[in-house]
Parts: sequence; C-alpha cells; structure tokens
Amino acid sequence: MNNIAPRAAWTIAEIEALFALPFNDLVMRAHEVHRAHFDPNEVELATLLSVKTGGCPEDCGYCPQAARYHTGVESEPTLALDVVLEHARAAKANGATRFCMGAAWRQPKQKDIERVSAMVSAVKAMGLETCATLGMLNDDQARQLKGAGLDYYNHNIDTAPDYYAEIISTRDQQERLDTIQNVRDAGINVCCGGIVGMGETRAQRAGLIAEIANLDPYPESVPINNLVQVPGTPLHGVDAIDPLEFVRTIAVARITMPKARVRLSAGRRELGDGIQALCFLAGANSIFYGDKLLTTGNPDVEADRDLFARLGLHGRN
Ligand code: SAM
Ligand code: DTB
Ligand code: SF4
Repeated sequence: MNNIAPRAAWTIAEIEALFALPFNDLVMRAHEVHRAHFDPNEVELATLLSVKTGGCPEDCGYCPQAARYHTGVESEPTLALDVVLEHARAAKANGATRFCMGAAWRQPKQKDIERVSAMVSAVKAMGLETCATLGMLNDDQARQLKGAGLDYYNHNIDTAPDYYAEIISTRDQQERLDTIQNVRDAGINVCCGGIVGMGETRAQRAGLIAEIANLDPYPESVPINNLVQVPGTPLHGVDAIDPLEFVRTIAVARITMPKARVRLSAGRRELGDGIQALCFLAGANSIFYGDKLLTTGNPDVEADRDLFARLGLHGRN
C-alpha cells in the first residue's frame, strides 16, 4: 500500500469552486501544493509503446483503434518480445524512466497475459519502471502481472459518470472501477485519469476529478489527456477545450491529489509550449515522451529537450 493518505471525500461543489477561482489564485494554490510535495522542476518521462494495435471491439468515441471506426489504423498482431525490448532500450537511452505498454483489447486472454508478462519482466530487468494498459483485468490476471514485476497499471475512468454513456456503450464505468480495484488489490500502483475536450461541461470535468480524487487511496499516477481528434472517430470535430481550462483541470487535479504524479498526457502538440509551461507551473510533473503516443503523434524528443532547457526542467533520475 502506498503512503497516499485519503482525506474526507471531495464534493463536486468543492471542486467546482476550485475551477471557478480567478486563474492566478488557482494556479498559485496548485503550485504551492506542488512545491510542498515535489521538486517543482522535475518532470517524469514515460514512453509509450503500442504492443497490440487496432481492431478493438469496444466503441470508445475518442479512439482511433476501435475496429468499427474507419480511421486508417490497421489491426496488427502483438509485437514480438525483441521488438518491444528494442523500443524500451531506445526509450531508456533517451532518458525515459518509465515504459508503458498499451494494447487495444477489451480484456486480455491468458495467452496475452503470458506474453505481456514476459515483456514486463524483461523491460524491468533493463532498469525501467513498467506500466501496462491492456483493458479490463480480473483479479487473477492482475496478480499474474504483479508476479511478473509490473509497477503500474493504467486504466482510465475517462469522463464524468453522467457523461460516460455518451462516449462509450460497450462497457460501463463500474467495470472500469472493478478493474482498478483488482489492480489495487494485487499490489500494483494505479494509474488512472481521463480525457477532457470531449464536449463535456465544466461541471462534468469537476465530476471526473472528484471520482478520481475520491478513490481510496487516490491513484499514484493521474494522466489528464487532451482529446486528440482523429478523423473517423465520433468525437472528431467536437469543439476543442479552451487551453486555459485545460490548465485549470491540471491545477485542480494537483490540489485534490497532492502526492500523485499528474501527467500532462495526450494532446500536448495541440496545446503549444506556453500552455504546457503553465501546466507545469500548475502542478503537472509527468509527460509522455517520445515521437509517438500509441497511434498518434507527440512532440518529438528534440522539441521536448528544447522546451525543458528553456524552462529549466529536468527528468527524474
Ligand atoms: N484498450 C485499453 C483501455 O481502453 O483501457 C488500453 C489502451 S487505451 C488506448 C488507453 C487510454 O487512452 C484510454 O482509456 C483513453 O483515456 C486514452 N485515449 C485513447 N484515445 C485517445 C485520444 N484520441 N485522445 C486522448 N486520449 C485517448
Ligand atoms: C493515457 O491516459 N493516455 C495514453 C495512455 N494512457 C495509454 C494513450 C493516449 C492515446 C492517444 C491516442 C493514440 O495515440 O492512439
Ligand atoms: Fe479499445 Fe481501449 Fe480504444 Fe476503447 S480506448 S476502443 S478499449 S483500445
């Protein structure tokens, strides 16, 4: 169990009140919380690799990997172990400390768990922290991954409970919460966040943060994704979020989850350098690092090195 102490549950009204603060007051408060718990100039670098791409049976309205949407992403077989290790070696050489393996499954099969377990053990042996995101897990599957040495499991609740059904119909949010509990019970660190910029209201963004912050204990890692709009997905063409509202979301995550790694996740290219700098000020202290997310683009390594140099930021040791 981690040392993240729970507090009394956050009400949605309390979280909405944070969102409603004047921007400077909100960011200052978040930055103070950030400084009290972390080196404010240190940002964790996590590199993603899609180890099984496309052909997913789910209908997540944001996702280019759902088989039912015509996005140009082809279904590919699971990557071979040596290919995964080649990517992990390159990520480590570039300065990443965490390697996250993603798969477009609703739920892995036993054979999948065995293959991913081999990847996890080998990546961990290279001295990287390991993370996987493979869809829903039962308790036995979570325990097998823990046995292979998995450090983190990513499973997002994605959006507020009252908006969820607009985005996904093939599984409900309670199933997501059950997986998160199975991961927790197996002794794996939890990485759980969501996506903003999907047409949700501010109250729904507050609902998303409340649900994550009220997990007991709250997750060790909290990815906040800015929707990457992909042609062919139902959410393509939705109004983008105001970038300053994105910064507010990061700040509220930091205040409500003081000891979590808040990850400025997908959608950084669309935010630009100035907004990313504000996100780091507001308490983001982790990014996905490397030229690709799972199937879409990310700022390239050179651009991130340049941004870190301009801001005086450094990676974790
Ligand atoms: N299939 C597994 C699952 O859904 O849990 C694991 C991979 S899935 C791609 C992991 C997460 O990526 C999703 O829960 C979602 O939060 C995020 N994601 C997927 N497509 C995205 C997009 N277009 N923009 C932002 N985040 C996205
Ligand atoms: C998370 O919260 N964001 C990452 C990771 N967890 C697996 C995925 C972002 C995917 C963006 C769309 C794509 O590249 O396919
Ligand atoms: Fe499948 Fe995950 Fe994409 Fe949903 S987010 S369609 S479960 S790969």
